[in-house]
Amino acid sequence: MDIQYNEHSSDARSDIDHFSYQDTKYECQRRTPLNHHNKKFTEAFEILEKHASYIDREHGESRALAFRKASCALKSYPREITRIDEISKITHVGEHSLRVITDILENGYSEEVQDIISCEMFHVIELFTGIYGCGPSTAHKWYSLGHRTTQDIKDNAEILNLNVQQKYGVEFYDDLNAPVDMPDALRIQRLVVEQLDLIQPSCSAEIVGGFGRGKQCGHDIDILISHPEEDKVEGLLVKLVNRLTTLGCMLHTALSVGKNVVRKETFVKTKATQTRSTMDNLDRCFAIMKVEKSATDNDSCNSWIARRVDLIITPSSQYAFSLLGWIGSKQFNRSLRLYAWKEMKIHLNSHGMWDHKLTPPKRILATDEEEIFKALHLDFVERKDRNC
Ligand code: DCT
Ligand code: MG
Repeated sequence: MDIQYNEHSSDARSDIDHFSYQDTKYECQRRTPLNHHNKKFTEAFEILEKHASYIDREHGESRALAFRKASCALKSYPREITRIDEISKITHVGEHSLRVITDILENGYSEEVQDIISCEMFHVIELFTGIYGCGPSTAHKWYSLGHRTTQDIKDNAEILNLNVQQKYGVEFYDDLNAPVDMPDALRIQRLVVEQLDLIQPSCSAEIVGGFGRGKQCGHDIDILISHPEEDKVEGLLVKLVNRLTTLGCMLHTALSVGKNVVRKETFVKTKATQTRSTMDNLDRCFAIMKVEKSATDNDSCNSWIARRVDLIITPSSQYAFSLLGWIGSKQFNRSLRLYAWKEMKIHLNSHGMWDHKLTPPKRILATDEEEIFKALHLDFVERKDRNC
């Protein structure tokens, strides 16, 4: 099977020519635009990264990270790489990644990537991990039981003991795997704002995640909700979700509320590098919502489409930090938090930041993203340049 790499995108924004590559230790110290010059390499790395995390259960995480870091470096590179000696300037491209780039430069494709693409197991694990609520280990389990299609999973739902998320994931597989576009995101935002106005006037509801970084489509819609008065967000999420449920907009909701207790100067020290799932205690609802289709979209009998929506609530004092965290990207956050801890002894997460050079650690306040970068002695990176 031949790999079809996207041709070098001609719509790459001209602004990416206006900066030169900085071989920084952390991704948060350089610009990573959405449109860049090295898609033929980064697309190959994305497949290798997925393969490492899906298939190599033992060293997968570190191998996946190595490919992601190489990919991020190439996304930041201001020109198309045409000669292998250019790579010598880039520290994050390791030996394995270098071999892949060499293959692509010499042959136009990477044999290793082609092998992955023609591997049945890779495709099935990718298919299954596309089911909402199914991670790589469940996907492997289903694969080892002989299942190959989403229909197999649907037909064996009882025997496989699917959880609620997985049941919805299978039922709405096509809808939830169709890219969400900006008009959809705006429609959901409008609905949320309308309902918030009825419950608690003056709330803000900002689209974050990939759309916030300038992506025109994504796998879900992330909306960060707040209110200028700190205590007005208490209990807000439950009221909002109840209203949306009464209106018939919610197909499935998974709520996590009441864990956000960051009110004091100090904060219990946790590892600065941990993932969002263990450190973000913002009230949130991971939902599957019914979104009205646009008038032109008449390719199926349903008037609505199922969409993944994350609703997150943050008090105004934590807003800048929650915004930074939920804008992402995941790798940008990872690098920023690692930088803050390793270089500044500052613990940063979606709730705030704490200076651990002092005993007890002192909370550093910020009212916008610029102030956070400033406190970390970093040049401000615009949202559109956080696409690592
Ligand atoms: N995030 C994070 N760590 C994770 C997952 C997410 O820091 N493990 C942050 C960064 C982005 C934001 O939360 C929203 O997450 P997703 O919706 O998963 O990512 P996205 O960038 O919005 O991608 P997509 O456009 O596909 O939704
Ligand atoms: Mg998203």
